[in-house]
Amino acid sequence: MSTTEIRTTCPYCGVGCGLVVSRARDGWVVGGDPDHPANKGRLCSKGAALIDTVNAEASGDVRLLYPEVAGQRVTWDKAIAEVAGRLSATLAEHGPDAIAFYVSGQLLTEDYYVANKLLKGFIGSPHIDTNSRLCMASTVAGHKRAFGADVVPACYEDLEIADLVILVGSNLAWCHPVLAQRLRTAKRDRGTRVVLIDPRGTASSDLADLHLALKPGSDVALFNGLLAHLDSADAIDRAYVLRHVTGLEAALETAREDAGDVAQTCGLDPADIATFYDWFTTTPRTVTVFSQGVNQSSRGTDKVNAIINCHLATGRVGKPGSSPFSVTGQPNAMGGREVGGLANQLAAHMNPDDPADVDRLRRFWNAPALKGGQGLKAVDMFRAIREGRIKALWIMATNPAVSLPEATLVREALKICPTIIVSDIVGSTDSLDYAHIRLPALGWGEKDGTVTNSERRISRQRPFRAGPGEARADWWIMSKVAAVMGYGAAFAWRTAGEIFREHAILSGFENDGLRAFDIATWGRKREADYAAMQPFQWPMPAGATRGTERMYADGRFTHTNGRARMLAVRHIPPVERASLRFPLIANTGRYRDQWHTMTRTGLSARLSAHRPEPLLEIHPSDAQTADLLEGELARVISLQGEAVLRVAITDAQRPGQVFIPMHWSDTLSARGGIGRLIAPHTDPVSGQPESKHVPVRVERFITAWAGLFFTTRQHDLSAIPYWVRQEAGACRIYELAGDDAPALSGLSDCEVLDFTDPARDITRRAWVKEGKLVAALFLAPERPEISRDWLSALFAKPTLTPLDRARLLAGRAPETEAADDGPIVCSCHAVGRNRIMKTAASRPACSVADIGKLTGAGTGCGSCLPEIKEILRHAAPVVAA
Ligand SMILES: Nc1nc2c(c(=O)[nH]1)N[C@H]1C(S)=C(S)[C@@H](COP(=O)(O)OP(=O)(O)OC[C@H]3O[C@@H](n4cnc5c(=O)[nH]c(N)nc54)[C@H](O)[C@@H]3O)O[C@H]1N2
Ligand SMILES: Nc1nc2c(c(=O)[nH]1)N[C@H]1C(S)=C(S)[C@@H](COP(=O)(O)OP(=O)(O)OC[C@H]3O[C@@H](n4cnc5c(=O)[nH]c(N)nc54)[C@H](O)[C@@H]3O)O[C@H]1N2
Ligand code: SF4
Ligand SMILES: [Mo]
Repeated sequence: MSTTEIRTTCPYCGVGCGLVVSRARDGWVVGGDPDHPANKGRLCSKGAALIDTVNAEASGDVRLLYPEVAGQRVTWDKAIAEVAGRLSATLAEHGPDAIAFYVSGQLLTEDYYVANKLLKGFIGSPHIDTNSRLCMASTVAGHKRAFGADVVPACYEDLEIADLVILVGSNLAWCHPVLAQRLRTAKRDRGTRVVLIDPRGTASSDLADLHLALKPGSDVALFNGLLAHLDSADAIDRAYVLRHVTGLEAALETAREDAGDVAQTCGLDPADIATFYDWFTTTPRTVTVFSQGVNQSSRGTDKVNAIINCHLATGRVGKPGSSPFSVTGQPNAMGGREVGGLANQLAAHMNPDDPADVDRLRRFWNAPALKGGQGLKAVDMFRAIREGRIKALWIMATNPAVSLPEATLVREALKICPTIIVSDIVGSTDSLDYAHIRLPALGWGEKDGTVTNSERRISRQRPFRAGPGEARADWWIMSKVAAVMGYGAAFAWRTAGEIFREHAILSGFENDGLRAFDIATWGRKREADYAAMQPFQWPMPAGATRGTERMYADGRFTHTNGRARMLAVRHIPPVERASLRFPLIANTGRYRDQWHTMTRTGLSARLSAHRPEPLLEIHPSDAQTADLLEGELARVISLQGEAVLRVAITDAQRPGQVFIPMHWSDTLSARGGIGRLIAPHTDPVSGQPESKHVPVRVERFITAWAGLFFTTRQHDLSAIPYWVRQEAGACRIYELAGDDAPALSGLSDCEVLDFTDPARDITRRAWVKEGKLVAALFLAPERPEISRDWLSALFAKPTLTPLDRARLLAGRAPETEAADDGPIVCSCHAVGRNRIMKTAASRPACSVADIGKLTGAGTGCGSCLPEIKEILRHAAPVVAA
């Protein structure tokens, strides 16, 4: 390997793909690491576009470059003194419980460890929680109830050697695309059966032999029915249960109560249920993958345990090709759980409610301020801030103004809190708007440390470039603050490696097999070993020379009696139901090419072209009832608030349900953020919010005009009722809609080309400076059809020709380019929907393989194969690839 090749890990999803970054003449090149066990060289569209975001960050004004206090740039010394001063003053005046940290699974383990140590150990407040509360909290609680520890027993290879893979509330094809690729290959090679359990059809339906489009929130009933069926089919592994499991009889008893009317409760065809039960019963090698359709529920923990119950009853835990398998979302969701980043955890799998653990950690850290007991979980934390009980909040690597439920209350809380500190990498997010102190952190490619992926595999993120401006590592920032607050001795690390070693030593401290998380071997290693670390799976206790692929295969669990527990869980429907006022249920989730609140993926033109606007996906019958037409705007209203999205009618939705994306914020749109719609109902065990189930009504959002605005400048659009911003490389594109003529500031220095047709209410206007196009606006009563590809390309021209000017005013691209590529389907080869449709139309019985040959689409990472198939399905009868 040449010295310019750096091995690191992808900063997006919890698959944790290994990457090789190398320096080419014109910039960095990122490829999949063929030696990394998670991906073996594969990548998905987001991973493949990483360099776009890195380059976009490098140019322009994207990054937060310097520390700021009250909007003014200050030195680090000043910023750190300000943070420490405010925290110390709050501590002195109101006590430790008035201070909270809200952190993230996008921190590295080393950062996370320091945050937890500083707040719980030294400031003495238990109120540190993380966005994992919105993500994995139900799984953490479910694992602890079943196994006695938060342990994922499985590994990725299990997906390849299973005979049956069940995806529950997981859109693997879009959210864990490299795992979907591995599963797709296994299915091709050995005929793995796949069952998808999701209320709507998704890109993952394409993998599935059976899709159970169950009523939202009814998973417990479905799995209780399965458990009862296993019993009546005499398929329970009694010998295994006798030796290794408690609670079977009680679990069975409640399961039988639910089992009577599963078809009714779940809204499924009894024949489909029977097929699913039969496949599960007769297939020892079964892996059940579950994700947010399970966790983000007011009964998320029960859903987790209902699934694990069926695996325990059949002895299918931690065996090759046979296990329950929670796939994690964020790159370091798992690392956060290992350092105890949640309000109901302590570091290294210790328990805040166990006095022995609290004492142990207090001694290890030499931290007399460490208290026992649990802190406030995210939703309650922001309520406490709103009520004035918490006076200082430090937010790191998360954007709660967008991603938490009841976003209106969250924003009020952020507004009234006397001290808000935000550490982020970009300069503009909804949450940063509320910060008194802004701290620039190092981002991916600059920061140095470790992450843990879904299969417990710890990998290094290594820097390959210097951070911009004065950005610093999150752990460095916190350690400096700790030093000024007087805790310097406990925070004197010089490198991330030193922190990792302390974390590793703690994991083995007085452990004696009591705590599953143990990587004590790494406590004895040196800096050079850390630098050269190869990905390994924990545990790796003292003396171990390699990691552990699977856990609990021997049936010995972490509960003190060594046995796993089956839980008696009962189907309880979601907190809120549809009503006359709010007749539809809104389900929320993710798009293939965007990451959460889009602070990074939103910078890439390539990624933004897949779904440029947030869509309201709705069944044709519901669209008809609400009088909505494809491509129009619609208002989505819940008891909490409202949003405006573009209507997309699809029979992939169940009637009665709509799907809306979580990604858009106020930074990127006028009304596209959906956090204001979500109610704060949480799971009673895990505290995780019910983000997937909100009663809403939808209605047309009628405006006098609709428009497209292409620009190279920043504008104040606050007076325009609807706008959504899309990055398009040479310019930004705004979809607009409104009633009054839009006033666009910031262009008065330009020459204006203007075409107005008052009879048809059409306006076309372009702004030119020194011959170069600066901005262009197209307004009409109906959304104007303008070729985005042609127009964005005009911005790259040094001067507009007379013909360009004429075409701009005519709003028409030249014939040869008139066919816009349309929304991007294949982001690896930049092939749009229109081109695929045209290619399909040009060939009788066009297959997915033909499309690949003719356009390249689908031949890169493969994330778009389901969409190509879907397009072909509508274009013509599909021919198999
Ligand atoms: N492209 C992309 N990938 C990502 C992310 C991203 O932002 N973008 N984020 C990452 C993160 S942090 C996470 S947590 C993961 C999330 O990964 P996933 O959990 O796979 O993604 P979601 O789209 O949130 O939700 C999954 C599915 O749950 C279904 N669902 C809703 N209600 C129910 C229900 O009651 N029962 C069942 N069985 N299903 C239901 C939804 O219809 C949806 O299709 O993705 C990770 N990967
Ligand atoms: N309705 C609804 N809401 C949801 C969900 C849903 O499915 N539906 N999903 C939930 C889930 S599973 C999750 S995980 C959350 C995610 O929600 P968030 O965590 O709020 O989303 P991100 O956009 O990932 O925010 C990360 C922030 O950290 C910054 N950042 C990136 N790297 C670094 C770093 O190294 N250091 C620092 N200091 N900052 C950094 C980014 O610029 C960004 O502003 O959303 C939750 N909210
Ligand atoms: S699958 Fe996840 S970890 Fe792998 S490249 Fe894609 S986003 Fe990155
Ligand atoms: Mo997540």
